[in-house]
Amino acid sequence: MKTTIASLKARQIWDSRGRPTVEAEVTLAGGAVGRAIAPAGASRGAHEAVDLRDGGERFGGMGVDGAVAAINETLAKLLVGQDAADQSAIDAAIIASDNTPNKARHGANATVSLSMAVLHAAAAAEGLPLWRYLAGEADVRLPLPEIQIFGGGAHAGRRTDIQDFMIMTPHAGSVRRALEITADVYRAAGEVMAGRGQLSGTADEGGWWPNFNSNEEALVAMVESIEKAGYRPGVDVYISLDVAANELFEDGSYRLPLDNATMDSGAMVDRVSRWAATYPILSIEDPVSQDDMAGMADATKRLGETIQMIGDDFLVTNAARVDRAAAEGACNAALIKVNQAGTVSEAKAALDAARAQGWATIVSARSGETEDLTIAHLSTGWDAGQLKVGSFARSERMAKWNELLRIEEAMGSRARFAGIDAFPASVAAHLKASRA
Ligand code: 2PG
Ligand code: MG
Repeated sequence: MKTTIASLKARQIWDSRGRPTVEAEVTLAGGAVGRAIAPAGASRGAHEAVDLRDGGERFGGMGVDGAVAAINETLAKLLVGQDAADQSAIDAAIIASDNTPNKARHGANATVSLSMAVLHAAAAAEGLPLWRYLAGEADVRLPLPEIQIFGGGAHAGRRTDIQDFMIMTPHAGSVRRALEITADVYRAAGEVMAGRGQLSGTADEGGWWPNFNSNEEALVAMVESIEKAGYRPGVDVYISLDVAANELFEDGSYRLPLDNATMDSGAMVDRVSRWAATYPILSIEDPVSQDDMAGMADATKRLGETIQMIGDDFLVTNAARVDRAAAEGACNAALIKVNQAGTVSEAKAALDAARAQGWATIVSARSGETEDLTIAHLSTGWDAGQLKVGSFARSERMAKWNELLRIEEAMGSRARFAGIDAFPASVAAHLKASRA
């Protein structure tokens, strides 16, 4: 069979933070080749699949010799001879071989690169771009981009407590236009920072380094940047936040050093709600920590009618956690990161679970990335509706945005931009009504 796996191998390569990561390469009997690279997070949830790192002195303990060996010595034997076109059987074999709840034996960096490489090989064997291979005959939408302007938290030495200050342009009509608007706002934000004497380069995902004296000052600067670029905040361009509150939670309290605040869950939700009432915020990710179900349910109850409430560390791309959160009224959207789950099939299961709840879905990069383009294709081919990649600088980010442009062009007159409909129904209805 042309899709039978003939050989596979892994190698150590390097990510956008100069850390080692795993690249897997799969060759099929018919000659098709698939290749994929594992990304790496910095703000990670305790419940996500874990990378296998060598520890010790070398590369600050970040070595991936063990993960590379897991593929070359163990998983290769298992998968050679199997059908790459049967992704669920491939992933089931990987999961069974790992046999831990969090990919601790082989490492999620091994399993995710291999799982995605098999997917790429299967698409290549059909002579199809990955997004089309995944979509089949279905008409799928191009995702609405969610793009960082200021990068804080764990990606900027905790210079701000909030991690990602992003923009969304649901009325842009196309990816092409969405990226043009983003380019204007990103440039304007750099000018705003320079004007304040606060321009200090960029953070891990390419967003401007957040040299602010309070978290709210960053929100003010977001509005100023949108206006300076010639757009109307809350009409043309909206703000989206990833609070990444896991990183703020310590000994039972939320600590926001920049605001000189230590709060319980209720006060944390109050604070986020106040920001949401004051600024044109359309989407909020992880406003509370990974196990604060009551806090997330409270935040969703208070804000979820008009604001997308995303679980990232809170849900860790896990179908069971999605179902549990939904039962408690927590979240109305799920961030989907394949390496949080460890295989393509498990990530797709989490996406399907979120969709079954009527939630929105956002395929996402990690803060440590590479030239790998898989997420541009997954977000489109799975019709996820949204894509989060980081900022609008650095080629590991731009490669994904540029790939979306190619996909949009390839779709030609059939191209449809997810726009407003990317959001949970109540949020989309509110957006429509506010435009009317
Ligand atoms: C997040 C991601 C991307 P990391 O929290 O959503 O911004 O960060 O990959 O470090 O988890
Ligand atoms: Mg996050």
